[in-house]
Amino acid sequence: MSIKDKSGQDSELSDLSCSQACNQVTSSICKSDSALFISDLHLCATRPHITAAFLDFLRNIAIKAQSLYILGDLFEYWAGDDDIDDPFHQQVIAAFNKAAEGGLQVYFMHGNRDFLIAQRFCQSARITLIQDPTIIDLYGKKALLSHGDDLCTDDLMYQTFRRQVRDDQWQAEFLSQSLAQRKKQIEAIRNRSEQEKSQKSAEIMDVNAEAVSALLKTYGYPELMIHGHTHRPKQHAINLAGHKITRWVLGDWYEQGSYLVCNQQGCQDVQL
Ligand code: LP5
Ligand code: MN
Repeated sequence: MSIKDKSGQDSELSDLSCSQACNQVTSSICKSDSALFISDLHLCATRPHITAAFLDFLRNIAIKAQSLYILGDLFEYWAGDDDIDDPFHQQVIAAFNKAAEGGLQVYFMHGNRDFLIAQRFCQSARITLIQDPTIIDLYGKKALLSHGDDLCTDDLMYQTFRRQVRDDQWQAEFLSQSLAQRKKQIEAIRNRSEQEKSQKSAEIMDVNAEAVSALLKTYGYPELMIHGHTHRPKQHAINLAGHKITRWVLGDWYEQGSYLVCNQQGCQDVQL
């Protein structure tokens, strides 16, 4: 993959239709050379319109791309891989399998709601789990991918909570409980989180600029950074130690789906 975009800004992209950019045919599906990025879908059985939008996106849009990167919070919550038999989860797994049969490479990164997704789910869905952060070569440009919650360093309450639930031993103990017990505790945390978020300022719940700079420095100033979590979709131009970096923040799927598409020409956000 390589990309010719200068700063990621306002680049004209060829769309994913066969007539414009078809360069590979897999199982009679016309493929364009592009990578798609989404996050924060928060799929759950009680929001069927978003599930329908996602399944439609997989079937009709993502299937025509080379790869799909899901940068966390695919699900509203994930209580453990022993919940894959749930009919709603089976529906999503079936859709991923269909996409895999169509030649779509799907990568998944944990979010703060579905970090308990493990190999059993990934193997059933034929998707590849990637670490947060991950660096990829995006059409010749270095791109850093992250969910983004780790960068919200001003949200001290959340970071304390995060350290606890990301601890291996804590997770082993949590997962040793019954599924029903786990779901009950998750429900309590979800309620508490909603209550506490209503008291937090918008700034506290955004990424911290110094944390972003430090991460970009650690990874050698990649030209692109793509993350979600904050639900503030935007393209940010960063000038850091003489490096021009574009930070793309992905949108959530609460009201409407959206994705970022990148190809040889650059990246562009698209509303469904
Ligand atoms: O997701 P979002 O954007 O709405 O909010 C996040 C932070 N909240 C969370 C909680 C999740 O939304 C809901 C839980 C998901 C299920 C995880 C499954 C496994 C864990 C099981 C735990 C029992 O991540 C929110 C941030 C916000 O992003 C913006 O960055 O502010 O953080 C909070 O609101 C967290 C509170 O500030 C702190 C909660 C403390 C809870 C302490 C109890 C810990 C004991 C747990 C053991 C049962
Ligand atoms: Mn999140």
